[in-house]
Formats: sequence, C-alpha cells, structure tokens
Amino acid sequence: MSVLAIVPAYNEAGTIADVVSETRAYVDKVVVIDDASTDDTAETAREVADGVVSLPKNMGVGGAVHTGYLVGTREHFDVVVQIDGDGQHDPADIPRLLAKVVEEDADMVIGSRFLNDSYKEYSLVRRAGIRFFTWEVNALSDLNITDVTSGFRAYTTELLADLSRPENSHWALEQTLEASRKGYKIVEISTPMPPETDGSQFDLGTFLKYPPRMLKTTLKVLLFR
Ligand SMILES: Nc1nc2c(ncn2[C@@H]2O[C@H](COP(=O)(O)OP(=O)(O)OP(=O)(O)O)[C@@H](O)[C@H]2O)c(=O)[nH]1
Ligand SMILES: [Mg+2]
Repeated sequence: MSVLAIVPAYNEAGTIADVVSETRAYVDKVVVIDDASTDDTAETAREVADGVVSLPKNMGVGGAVHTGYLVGTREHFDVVVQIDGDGQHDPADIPRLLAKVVEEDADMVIGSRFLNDSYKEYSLVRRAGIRFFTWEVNALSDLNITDVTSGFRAYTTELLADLSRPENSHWALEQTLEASRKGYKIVEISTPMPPETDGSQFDLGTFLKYPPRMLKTTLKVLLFR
C-alpha cells in the first residue's frame, strides 16, 4: 500500500519541520501544501519535505487539503493521510489510522479528540460547535461519529477521486457528508489532540459566521451531490 502524507500549512514555520520529519517515518512521501504563507513555512518545508506545493494565494484549509488530494490521486497513491502543520496531531498515530484502512476496508478514517480526554481542554464554545456539526452530519447520514471537524484523517484515493471540490469553510463537514451519502465506509479512531495554545483561529466572530455558512454547505450537499 503506497501512502502519501499531505500537510496543510499556513504560517507554521515554527512547527512544520518537526511535523514533516516525524511523519516521514510512517509514510512513503510527505508533501506540504503552503497556503501562501507570509513567514518562512515554504523555505523550511523545502528543506525537509519530499515536495512543497505553494499556492499562489491563500485558499483556506479546504482549498489547501483539496490540492493535496489532487497530488495523491494524480500520483496514484493508494492512501492519503492528512495531518496539520501546527503540531496538534501526533504523527505516531498514523499507523493506527492506516490500520483501519487495511484491516477494516475503511475509505475514510477520522482521528477523534472526543474518544479520549482531549476535548475537555477546548473551550465550551468550541466544543458546542464541534458537537453540533457532528450531530448534524450524523442526523443527515447513517454515521455515528464523534468529531466531524477533525483534520487528522486517512482516505483511500478511490474516495478522494470521487469527492467534489469543497468549500473553503466547512470542508470537513462537506466531504464527510458527501462520502457517507455515496456509500463509503467511514470510521474513527481515538487520537489525542491538544488545543492550539499559540493563537487559535476561533473567536466569537468565527463562531457567529458559522451557522449561515454551514446551512449553505449542507444544503448544497443534500441537493446537488
Ligand atoms: N487558519 C488557517 N489554517 C490554514 C489555512 N490554510 C492552511 N491552513 C492549515 O490548516 C491546518 C488547520 O488549521 P488550524 O487553523 O490549525 O485549524 P484547527 O486546528 O481546526 O484550529 P485551531 O485549534 O485553532 O488550531 C493548519 O496546519 C494550518 O496551518 C488558512 O488559510 N487558515
Ligand atoms: Mg490547529
């Protein structure tokens, strides 16, 4: 089984080298998707990664990971692992993600922070948001997952080739719902995931913008996919 790891990174110069070198131990190739970072992320990544795709402008996490999926499908890997460049995901958990693909024929494996105590370290607002999105996806599909917003995942490229281009926001909800409705097997494993201490993107403004954007994404999947 050939495995590509993709690492979305936006201004992660401080962590990207460690993430890449630790990830390399578990996969065949590591490609960093530099989302038009304004710091030294791209330069640092070029020293350690097997490949770096530098996007011409900032596309957001959805655009960055979708670029990585294209690398995986075009280079004919069997599986793509997605791991954040900020160090919140532990590369040592990658073998357990891959084991689900091999042993249980899963097409998507999600690393969940709700199957261990990590979630308790997140703010109540953030926890409520994640729980709500997860509830929504479970209600609209036959899934019973716990952490739909997790960015620590493994996929077969067969599934990735069948996914539509995601919105830049709510990519996780969108792709999970779409894959489930298309009949792919989606499972979770427990992965510790401490919250970002170095400035989170989540503030009250982000939280307020979520409901309308999420409704749009959900309706799109339900009506057109
Ligand atoms: N915030 C942000 N992250 C991006 C972007 N493009 C790629 N990324 C990367 O996508 C990954 C996930 O983004 P994070 O901002 O850490 O999202 P998160 O882990 O859900 O949220 P935090 O708990 O705040 O870290 C990180 O590796 C980022 O560097 C972008 O435009 N904005
Ligand atoms: Mg993060």
